[in-house]
Amino acid sequence: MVDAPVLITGGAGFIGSNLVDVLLAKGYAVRILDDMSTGKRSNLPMDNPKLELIEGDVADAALVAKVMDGCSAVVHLAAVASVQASVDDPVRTHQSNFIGTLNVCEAMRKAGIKRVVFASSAAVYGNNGEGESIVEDTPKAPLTPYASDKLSSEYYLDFYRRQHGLEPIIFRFFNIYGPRQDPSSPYSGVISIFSERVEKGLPITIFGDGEQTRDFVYVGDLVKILLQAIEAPDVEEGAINVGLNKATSLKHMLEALREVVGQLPVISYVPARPGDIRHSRADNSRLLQRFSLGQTTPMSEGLARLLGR
Ligand code: NAD
Ligand code: UD2
Repeated sequence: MVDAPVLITGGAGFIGSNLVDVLLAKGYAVRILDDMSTGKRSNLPMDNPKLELIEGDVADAALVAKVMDGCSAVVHLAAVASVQASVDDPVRTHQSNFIGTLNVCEAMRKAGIKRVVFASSAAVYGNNGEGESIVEDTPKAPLTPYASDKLSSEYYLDFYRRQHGLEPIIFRFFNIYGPRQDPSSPYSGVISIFSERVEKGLPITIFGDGEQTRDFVYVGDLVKILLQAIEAPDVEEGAINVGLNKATSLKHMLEALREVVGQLPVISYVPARPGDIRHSRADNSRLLQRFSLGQTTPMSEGLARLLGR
């Protein structure tokens, strides 16, 4: 396998560290740039000689240019992934979530590196497309600084594609779950919160009636797609939804959790969160056209792996 490392920004985080495992297993060398704001060393096999961790900020243009040196491709995941943090402090999060992307584009242009895989989000659609499966050309409606930074990042990546021959593959992730997702904030992914509470025997709160649905993707299935994107011979224009086109209600997800653990803690129902989306589901035709999804992980199995059962 090639010795030039793949650069993974945000590689010490939830999705990044799961990708690192797969890349190392395939013989890739991996270089991570991560400021360790939510990333953890304990997520990484630090004793692997093919892994290099550089602690620093993707908003630091000189550092990004330096770490880019000699890399074969980039997976740009570094971002403040908490939407609430972007609402509370838009200026700070803009540095990571947008300036970071621009720095990556510029450093790639100067270094002559072409391939970049980018983590955008279903948040760019806002409330549009609710109730149907969302196709990529659904009008965008970013409702938060987080979503605006993701959409702007997409536009800049596309500018660098047209102007400078970069090869961006832009993925709009729907709800990703699995091992190493941080459950510590009330705005963390619902599966990470519920799983942690089930393990600790703490009560679970459902906002609304529990019939709201999401398109949950197991992180192991996502990283297989990211790997294909790194290796794809060509890129095509246009962002790509990453979802299974499958709606799972919270009640159904809890039922699957119960099957894994045997018994659930007390569940209480409180009013829905203001602005909560009722149904979110990806039309994934473009994903299926361009990549192979293979056999995806059933929720019961994904939850069992998350809980180490
Ligand atoms: P995460 O918080 O675990 O990972 C983000 C990583 O980026 C962390 O390791 C963090 O320390 C690092 N980071 C943050 N700011 C940085 C900076 N300025 N410089 C360098 N490193 C920085 O979250 P995640 O869920 O693994 O998210 C990965 C990417 O996927 C993010 O871009 C996120 O917006 C996107 N995404 C995630 C989901 C999801 O369901 N988890 C959905 C849509 C999009
Ligand atoms: C996701 C993103 C969010 C924003 C939004 C845009 C995550 C973690 N959140 O929100 O940042 O981009 O998409 O559409 O990726 N819930 C409970 N109990 C809990 C926690 C959550 O009932 O303890 C509910 C919540 O009200 C929602 C559902 O679970 O109805 C899913 O919540 P989520 O925060 O995991 O994800 P989502 O899709 O609302």
